[in-house]
Amino acid sequence: PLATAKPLFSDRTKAIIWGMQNRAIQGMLDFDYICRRAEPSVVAIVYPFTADHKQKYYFGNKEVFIPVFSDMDVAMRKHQEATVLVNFASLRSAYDSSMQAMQHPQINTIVIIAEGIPENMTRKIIKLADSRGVNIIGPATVGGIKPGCFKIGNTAGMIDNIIDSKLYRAGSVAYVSRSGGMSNELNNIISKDADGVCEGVAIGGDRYPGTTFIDHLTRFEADPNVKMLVLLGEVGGVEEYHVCRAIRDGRIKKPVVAWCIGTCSDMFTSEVQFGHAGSLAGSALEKAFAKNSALRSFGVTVPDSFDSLGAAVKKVYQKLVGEGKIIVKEEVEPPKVPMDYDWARKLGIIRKPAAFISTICDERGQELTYCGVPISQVLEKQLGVGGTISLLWFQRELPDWACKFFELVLIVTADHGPAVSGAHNTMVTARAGKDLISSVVSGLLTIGDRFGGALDRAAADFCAAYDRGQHPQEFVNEKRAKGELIMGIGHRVKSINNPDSRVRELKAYVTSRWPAWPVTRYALDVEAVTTRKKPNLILNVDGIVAAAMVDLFRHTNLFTAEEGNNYIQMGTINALFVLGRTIGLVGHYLDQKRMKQPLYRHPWDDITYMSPLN
Ligand code: Q5B
Repeated sequence: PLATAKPLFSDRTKAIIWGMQNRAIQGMLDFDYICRRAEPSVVAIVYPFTADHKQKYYFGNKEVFIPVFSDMDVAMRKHQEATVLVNFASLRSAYDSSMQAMQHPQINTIVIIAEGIPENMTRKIIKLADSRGVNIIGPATVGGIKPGCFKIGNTAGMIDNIIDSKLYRAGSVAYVSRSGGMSNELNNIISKDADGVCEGVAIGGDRYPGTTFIDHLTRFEADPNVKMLVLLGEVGGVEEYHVCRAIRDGRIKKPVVAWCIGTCSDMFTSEVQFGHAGSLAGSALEKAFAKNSALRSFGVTVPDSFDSLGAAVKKVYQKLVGEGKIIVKEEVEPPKVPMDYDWARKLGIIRKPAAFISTICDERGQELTYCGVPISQVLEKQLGVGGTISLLWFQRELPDWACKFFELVLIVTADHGPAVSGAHNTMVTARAGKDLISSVVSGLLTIGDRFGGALDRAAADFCAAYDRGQHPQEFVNEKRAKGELIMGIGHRVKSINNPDSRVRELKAYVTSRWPAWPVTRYALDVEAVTTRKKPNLILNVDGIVAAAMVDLFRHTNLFTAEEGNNYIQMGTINALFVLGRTIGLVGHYLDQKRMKQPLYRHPWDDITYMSPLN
């Protein structure tokens, strides 16, 4: 039974929500806003699986923070103004959380949303609620709504539905139903065929609801704002007979319109369990048809079918208007709730320029695609790392020989010993106790003109000189005159006497596989000039890759001339060294960690200390 005959909710009701139900909470706040409530109805959230924090919601177009507490007792203590707990806990935890809430005298109503709570537990909840004077709505319910005042959780659906059913202001009709879904239908019917809902409660579909039809109907009877009652019963249980008795005893005097759904159960030869746990007729009396007949015999307006429920509501409502018992109020427009961006986009009614455009990869669908090629095909066609580079860097499936070239470059540039700048930095960083990413990045940051990062400028310089028909000797002279080093030329340890086998392999590959390689030829001619000056001024690994890439872009019909030039200008080619050398840097990091190498400190005897003042 209800602990009170007084209204359960007002426009100042404050609730605590159990569960991170963001959509439901935002729905409650949107409802509050269109009802012109002074303050949001939700004051706190209880969620044991998180640390205490604040969650952001909208109240109209203002942002508000609602505190989240992991401990219900703390939430109650800090928000003593809350009198309602909307309990979204699962069927496993709804019992404990409801029992705990009843230890707090501030709570006078608990709404239990979960379906499937064991009946013995529900009965224990109800027993304690009775002794503590707490009203229970549910279990297995969406809740209820008091237009203009308070909405429980997801009741009445989305905001456009709420506005459509005029739930932002009170009407004259109060209803009670078992089903939450059907309560939506009632909101709609009552707003169309009468002046709208004054209050509606869905008591829930379980066999033992915390409060019953008669509890709420007698409460509505006592409410002077309610002028007529609607009851939507269903097959199963005997609640409707309590209503008949109340009418007979004069405890319900207001006109009642009622319908029990599930009349089709008579068409089945055996007992049918409808959606709710309680909607099963245990005897002939519990059948919808029998209950409709009984209600009708007690003067309740009972239509012939659910379809004519609206007409029955309308008839009774108009009679009350005719008798002057209902004074039709002037309609007021509710304030507009700004539409959520995501929802508006889904409806296709707004557009906004995207902050980013991406043309190489799409992970949104069922299968990841690289430049439109599903990842399964990348594997099936054995495109390999080279093919993946061709898709993600160059947005096309390049032929096998080009993909193999990328892989060859990755292999030969993967490492060149621990002495080079990148590897050295990675090792020192690893030994300073840093993590893999920091250590690898510290090595990568050494890549530049002098070390491994000469490819882009080498490509640009060789092809510009080749394009203007400059003789290699002239090119070398011009660079010298300008005091510039030639990118892609020179090596610290390799020379014509100690050739770099990597360069030899790359040269062999390019000259045998490229349909044309004039820029590579030009770079080799430059090498012939520079090595005459000094034997270490060879075409180095950066230089050969750079020249080969220019020829790949320009002379293989794989790219338009414009695309090829763009890639050279964009600074694409260093990426091959960066990617290849990352493999080696990871290796050096792992090597140092594996051997648990201590912090490195450079020896004093390897540093010349000079003070400018001495
Ligand atoms: N001279 C690479 O120099 C190095 C000249 C030159 C004209 C040149 C130098 C250089 C251009 C950039 C470049 C990539 C710094 C190199 C790489 C990856 C690596 C590394 C590894 C790996 C070496 C001595 C004399 C001077 C200079 C002249 C030198 N280079 N003239 N054009 N390019 N190259 N970088 O040996 O008259 O005596 O004053 O900057 O392509 O990084 O394995 O180590 O896989 O990890 O220190 O292979 O060539 O020579 O600077 O003492 O110069 O030769 O002007 O002439 P060195 P320096 P002079 S591949």
